[in-house]
Amino acid sequence: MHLKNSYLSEVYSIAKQKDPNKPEFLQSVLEMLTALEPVIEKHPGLCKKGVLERLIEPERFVQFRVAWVDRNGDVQVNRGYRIQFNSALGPYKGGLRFHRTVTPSVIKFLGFEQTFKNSLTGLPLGGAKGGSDFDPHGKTETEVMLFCQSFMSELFRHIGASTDVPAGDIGVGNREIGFLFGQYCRLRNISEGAMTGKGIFAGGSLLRTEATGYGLCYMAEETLQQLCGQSLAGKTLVISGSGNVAVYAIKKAQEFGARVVAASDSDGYIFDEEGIDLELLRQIKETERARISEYAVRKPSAVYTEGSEGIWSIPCHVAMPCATQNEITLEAAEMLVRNGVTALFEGSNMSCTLNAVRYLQQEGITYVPAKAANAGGVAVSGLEMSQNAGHSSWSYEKVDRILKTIMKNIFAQSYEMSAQYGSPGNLLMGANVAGFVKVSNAMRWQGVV
Ligand code: NDP
Ligand code: 2IT
Repeated sequence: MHLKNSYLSEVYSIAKQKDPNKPEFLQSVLEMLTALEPVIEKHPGLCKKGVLERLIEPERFVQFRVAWVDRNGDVQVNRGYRIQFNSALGPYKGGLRFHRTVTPSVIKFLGFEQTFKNSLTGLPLGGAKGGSDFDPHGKTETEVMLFCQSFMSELFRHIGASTDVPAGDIGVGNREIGFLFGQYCRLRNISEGAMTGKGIFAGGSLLRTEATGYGLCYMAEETLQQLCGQSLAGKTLVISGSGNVAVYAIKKAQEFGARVVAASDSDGYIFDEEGIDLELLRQIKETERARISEYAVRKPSAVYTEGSEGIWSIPCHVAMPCATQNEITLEAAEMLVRNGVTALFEGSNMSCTLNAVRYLQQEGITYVPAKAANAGGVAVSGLEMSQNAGHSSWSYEKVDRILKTIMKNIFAQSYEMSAQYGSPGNLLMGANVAGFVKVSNAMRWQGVV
């Protein structure tokens, strides 16, 4: 992508100069600046007071040592991170990722994206992210607990219910949140909503577990109806991943009447012509924590193929990448289009490379970027914070109703911005602009801080 506006181009040069070795971060900055071009041309005032120069610089980025002892009595050392990117809209908020591919660049792009995603939800939430290069695969439960306790022994001094509220992401689910939250309460001698995604018995919200996947399908349904007069019903879907987001996207898509024929993990993918048997998938991935290849061993209609990228060669109407960043390369996008895809909704953060997005848009594929499409998770995290603050717990129906409303509002704001700036239906541009405008207004209102 090439920036025509000289000011935006200068801001991008600053980012490149300061972070030459952070490719994922630079990619997310370039996506945002490209989306802002028509806006800045019309309203240069939005960028007054150094808003963009300040936006690309996180307010705080801590890196710390996480030492722990494994099952053999050997000392292991990992790196922990928390980036508090922007607090213009409210307390820092964003998940923790435990995966061997976690680097400062990954944390930084995730924190940058989170700022605008949280803005789109309409809730008073700033942007943050964190995590570690710890790899939970193959670890015993005790090892995971000891790691989480060590991680929190440093993180606790940076977070709090009104300061910074972490949640889950890749490798951090209900089990890890429990270990982390337990250690937080112990160290602070306080029980407060300093994390979301908690167990229901410990101040968690109903529907938080399902929220990202359900929200993704609510967004898909709304977009298909509004832009194409269509629905998920009767469509064939390919959904990558088989973790939290993928599982609940499959569940809701099936409830909408779609046929989901594929899922994956980091080793490979399964194709099941009869449609994914969700109970079997959950038994294997959630209960047994086994590999997805096991699904094909137990289900005769399914075929397992080694290598997760091949999943995008399966013909489908709608693709929902729900594993990790840049899983849709230009080649994957070309395969999808050749095989008749008409829409792609990003469940994983920054699922597509910049080339892939550009190609999908050129081909007229309906596309919703992650910051709009997967905002349901953090939205329900925001609702969990409200329930904690009010010492209350809301019904499943109430949370689901608000989640649906938030996803519809995100579509509406994004569409409105895309139309206002001359590309109706370009939700990449619309979502980025809608997220940015609120943060920019709040930053200018607060003066130079
Ligand atoms: P999980 O850890 O529950 O699941 C991740 C899934 O993706 C697993 O199936 C994993 O396979 C697979 N995966 C991870 N890395 C890779 C890789 N490099 N290549 C192929 N497959 C991979 O995480 P979530 O479901 O929570 O997160 C999935 C995506 O959704 C992430 O991008 C996350 O940032 C995003 N997201 C999550 C939200 C949440 O609330 N949890 C909210 C919004 C976005 P394996 O089992 O082999 O590790
Ligand atoms: O990427 C994300 O939005 C998340 N991992 C969820 C963050 C949250 O605070 O619930």
